[in-house]
Amino acid sequence: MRIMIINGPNLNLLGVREPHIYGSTTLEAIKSACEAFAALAGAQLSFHQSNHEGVLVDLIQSARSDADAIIINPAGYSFTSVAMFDALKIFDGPIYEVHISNIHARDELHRHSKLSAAVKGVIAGLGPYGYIVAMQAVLQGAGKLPEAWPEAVRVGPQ
Ligand code: CA2
Repeated sequence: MRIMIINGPNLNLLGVREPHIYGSTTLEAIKSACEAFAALAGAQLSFHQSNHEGVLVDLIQSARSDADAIIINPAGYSFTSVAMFDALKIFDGPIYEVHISNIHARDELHRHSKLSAAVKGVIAGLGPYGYIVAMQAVLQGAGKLPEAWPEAVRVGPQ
Protein backbone atom coordinates (compact mmCIF):
# COMPACT_ATOMS: atom_id res chain seq x y z
CA MET A 1 0.00 0.00 0.00
CA ARG A 2 1.49 3.33 -1.10
CA ILE A 3 0.44 6.23 1.13
CA MET A 4 1.10 9.85 0.20
CA ILE A 5 1.03 12.37 3.06
CA ILE A 6 0.64 15.98 1.96
CA ASN A 7 1.03 18.98 4.26
CA GLY A 8 -0.05 22.50 3.40
CA PRO A 9 1.20 26.00 4.13
CA ASN A 10 3.07 26.97 7.30
CA LEU A 11 3.21 23.41 8.64
CA ASN A 12 6.98 23.61 8.07
CA LEU A 13 6.90 25.91 11.12
CA LEU A 14 5.36 23.32 13.43
CA GLY A 15 7.10 23.15 16.77
CA VAL A 16 8.75 26.50 16.11
CA ARG A 17 5.85 29.02 16.38
CA GLU A 18 2.52 29.00 18.31
CA PRO A 19 3.20 25.83 20.35
CA HIS A 20 0.12 26.65 22.51
CA ILE A 21 -2.08 25.85 19.49
CA TYR A 22 -0.11 23.36 17.42
CA GLY A 23 2.21 21.85 20.05
CA SER A 24 5.99 21.55 20.14
CA THR A 25 6.42 18.62 17.73
CA THR A 26 8.18 19.50 14.49
CA LEU A 27 7.07 18.35 11.03
CA GLU A 28 10.36 16.45 10.77
CA ALA A 29 9.43 14.50 13.95
CA ILE A 30 5.98 13.76 12.48
CA LYS A 31 7.63 12.51 9.29
CA SER A 32 9.97 10.23 11.28
CA ALA A 33 7.09 8.77 13.30
CA CYS A 34 5.05 8.17 10.12
CA GLU A 35 8.05 6.46 8.51
CA ALA A 36 8.47 4.25 11.58
CA PHE A 37 4.77 3.31 11.49
CA ALA A 38 4.92 2.60 7.74
CA ALA A 39 7.90 0.29 8.27
CA LEU A 40 6.09 -1.54 11.10
CA ALA A 41 2.91 -1.92 9.07
CA GLY A 42 4.61 -2.83 5.78
CA ALA A 43 3.42 0.24 3.87
CA GLN A 44 5.27 2.59 1.51
CA LEU A 45 5.22 6.25 2.44
CA SER A 46 5.97 9.52 0.70
CA PHE A 47 5.78 12.67 2.81
CA HIS A 48 5.49 16.21 1.43
CA GLN A 49 4.98 19.82 2.49
CA SER A 50 4.45 22.91 0.38
CA ASN A 51 3.37 26.49 0.98
CA HIS A 52 2.11 26.78 -2.61
CA GLU A 53 -1.40 25.87 -3.72
CA GLY A 54 -0.35 24.91 -7.27
CA VAL A 55 2.38 22.59 -5.96
CA LEU A 56 -0.19 20.94 -3.66
CA VAL A 57 -2.56 20.47 -6.63
CA ASP A 58 0.34 18.90 -8.60
CA LEU A 59 1.08 16.54 -5.68
CA ILE A 60 -2.58 15.48 -5.44
CA GLN A 61 -2.63 14.84 -9.20
CA SER A 62 0.63 12.86 -8.99
CA ALA A 63 -0.95 10.60 -6.38
CA ARG A 64 -3.25 9.26 -9.12
CA SER A 65 -0.27 7.25 -10.41
CA ASP A 66 2.07 7.23 -7.40
CA ALA A 67 -0.16 6.38 -4.41
CA ASP A 68 -3.06 4.20 -3.32
CA ALA A 69 -4.23 6.59 -0.59
CA ILE A 70 -3.79 10.23 0.38
CA ILE A 71 -3.54 11.71 3.86
CA ILE A 72 -3.70 15.48 3.71
CA ASN A 73 -3.40 18.32 6.17
CA PRO A 74 -4.36 21.20 3.89
CA ALA A 75 -3.77 23.74 6.71
CA GLY A 76 -4.93 27.23 5.68
CA TYR A 77 -6.05 26.02 2.23
CA SER A 78 -8.72 23.90 3.96
CA PHE A 79 -10.88 26.98 4.12
CA THR A 80 -10.29 28.46 0.67
CA SER A 81 -9.09 26.05 -2.00
CA VAL A 82 -11.56 25.09 -4.71
CA ALA A 83 -8.57 23.98 -6.83
CA MET A 84 -7.49 21.43 -4.20
CA PHE A 85 -11.09 20.28 -3.75
CA ASP A 86 -11.33 19.64 -7.51
CA ALA A 87 -8.00 17.76 -7.53
CA LEU A 88 -9.03 15.59 -4.56
CA LYS A 89 -12.34 14.75 -6.24
CA ILE A 90 -10.54 13.09 -9.16
CA PHE A 91 -8.39 10.83 -6.97
CA ASP A 92 -9.86 7.31 -6.95
CA GLY A 93 -8.51 5.95 -3.65
CA PRO A 94 -9.32 6.82 -0.03
CA ILE A 95 -8.41 10.27 1.28
CA TYR A 96 -8.20 11.22 4.95
CA GLU A 97 -8.00 14.85 6.08
CA VAL A 98 -5.95 15.44 9.22
CA HIS A 99 -5.90 18.50 11.44
CA ILE A 100 -3.62 18.63 14.44
CA SER A 101 -5.95 20.96 16.31
CA ASN A 102 -9.70 20.51 16.77
CA ILE A 103 -10.85 22.86 14.03
CA HIS A 104 -14.43 22.61 15.30
CA ALA A 105 -13.43 24.31 18.53
CA ARG A 106 -11.62 27.15 16.73
CA ASP A 107 -12.81 30.56 15.58
CA GLU A 108 -15.27 30.93 12.68
CA LEU A 109 -12.44 31.37 10.14
CA HIS A 110 -10.86 28.01 11.03
CA ARG A 111 -14.02 25.97 11.56
CA HIS A 112 -15.32 24.84 8.18
CA SER A 113 -13.05 22.95 5.83
CA LYS A 114 -14.15 23.20 2.19
CA LEU A 115 -12.15 20.04 1.44
CA SER A 116 -13.93 17.69 3.85
CA ALA A 117 -16.70 16.97 1.32
CA ALA A 118 -14.06 15.38 -0.97
CA VAL A 119 -12.57 12.99 1.62
CA LYS A 120 -13.50 9.70 3.27
CA GLY A 121 -12.74 10.75 6.83
CA VAL A 122 -11.57 13.68 8.92
CA ILE A 123 -9.34 13.38 11.97
CA ALA A 124 -9.04 16.54 14.05
CA GLY A 125 -7.76 17.38 17.50
CA LEU A 126 -5.55 14.34 18.16
CA GLY A 127 -2.36 16.35 17.79
CA PRO A 128 0.44 14.87 15.65
CA TYR A 129 -0.84 11.38 16.56
CA GLY A 130 -3.68 12.07 14.10
CA TYR A 131 -1.28 11.24 11.26
CA ILE A 132 -0.63 7.78 12.74
CA VAL A 133 -4.36 7.19 13.25
CA ALA A 134 -4.97 8.19 9.63
CA MET A 135 -2.31 5.76 8.38
CA GLN A 136 -3.87 3.01 10.48
CA ALA A 137 -7.31 3.86 9.05
CA VAL A 138 -6.00 3.69 5.48
CA LEU A 139 -4.42 0.29 6.03
CA GLN A 140 -7.37 -1.07 8.03
CA GLY A 141 -9.80 0.08 5.33
CA ALA A 142 -7.77 -1.74 2.68
CA GLY A 143 -7.43 -4.89 4.82
CA LYS A 144 -3.65 -4.35 4.77
CA LEU A 145 -2.80 -4.23 8.48
CA PRO A 146 -0.33 -7.03 9.30
CA GLU A 147 -1.91 -10.42 10.01
CA ALA A 148 0.17 -10.63 13.19
CA TRP A 149 -1.54 -7.58 14.70
CA PRO A 150 -4.40 -8.23 17.16
CA GLU A 151 -7.88 -8.62 15.66
CA ALA A 152 -9.16 -5.70 17.76
CA VAL A 153 -6.77 -3.45 15.83
CA ARG A 154 -6.84 -5.18 12.43
CA VAL A 155 -10.61 -5.64 12.22
CA GLY A 156 -12.15 -3.62 15.05
CA PRO A 157 -15.79 -4.06 16.13
CA GLN A 158 -17.86 -6.41 13.91
O1 CA2 B 1 -4.68 21.93 13.11
C1 CA2 B 1 -4.24 21.84 11.95
O2 CA2 B 1 -3.55 20.91 11.57
C2 CA2 B 1 -4.53 22.97 10.95
O3 CA2 B 1 -4.70 22.42 9.65
C3 CA2 B 1 -3.34 23.91 10.96
C4 CA2 B 1 -3.58 25.17 10.11
C5 CA2 B 1 -4.87 25.87 10.48
O4 CA2 B 1 -5.12 26.90 9.54
C6 CA2 B 1 -6.02 24.90 10.48
O5 CA2 B 1 -7.15 25.60 10.98
C7 CA2 B 1 -5.79 23.70 11.35
C8 CA2 B 1 -2.48 26.19 10.29
C9 CA2 B 1 -1.12 25.65 10.11
C10 CA2 B 1 -0.17 26.73 10.49
O6 CA2 B 1 0.91 26.13 11.11
C11 CA2 B 1 1.63 26.89 11.92
C12 CA2 B 1 2.62 26.24 12.62
C13 CA2 B 1 3.38 26.93 13.48
C14 CA2 B 1 3.19 28.29 13.64
C15 CA2 B 1 2.21 28.93 12.93
C16 CA2 B 1 1.43 28.24 12.06
